[in-house]
Amino acid sequence: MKTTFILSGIMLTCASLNAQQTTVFAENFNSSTSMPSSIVVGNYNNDNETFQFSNYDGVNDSKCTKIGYAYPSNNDAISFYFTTFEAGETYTLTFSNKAASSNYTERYFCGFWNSSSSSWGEVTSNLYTNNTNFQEVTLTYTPSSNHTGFIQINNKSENKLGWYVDDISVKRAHHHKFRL
Ligand SMILES: [Ca+2]
Ligand SMILES: [Ca+2]
Repeated sequence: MKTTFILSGIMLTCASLNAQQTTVFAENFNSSTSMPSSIVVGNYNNDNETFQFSNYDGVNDSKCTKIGYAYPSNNDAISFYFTTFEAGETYTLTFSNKAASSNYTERYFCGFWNSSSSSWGEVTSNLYTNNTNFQEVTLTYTPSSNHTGFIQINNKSENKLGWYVDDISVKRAHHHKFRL
């Protein structure tokens, strides 16, 4: 009887682990004095404007990253969480963003890049905001095969004022099968 009770306890523990989400990446910029090393900046149109570190403008006036005005357009990205994505696991990207002015609608997208196939594993369509209050964006991805890659947030605004990103996190949901 005693053995039965112990086994029941183990099985309950495994069931709760199966549903658990673990934070595998988090960057709120607040402990940095320049762009943190967790963030790789890509200035794809090679102009004078790209993502920078900001000491303010973030959530609750905290530190964040921002991209300013560029003409005719921004084509810039921040990349992070360089890793091996595992088949069957569910990855959830969350970040907050806001526009510099309600008069200028910013365009952006985000996605999970598959370096093994040089293609998006999951990517949003173009997203738009002219909200000057931070809004949360969430994107989930469950790879069908193991692959290396990273996550990217890309600003594609044309002739707009500025855009702010803060409180980036990635959670991973475990679907491992436990054997007793
Ligand atoms: Ca640029
Ligand atoms: Ca912050």
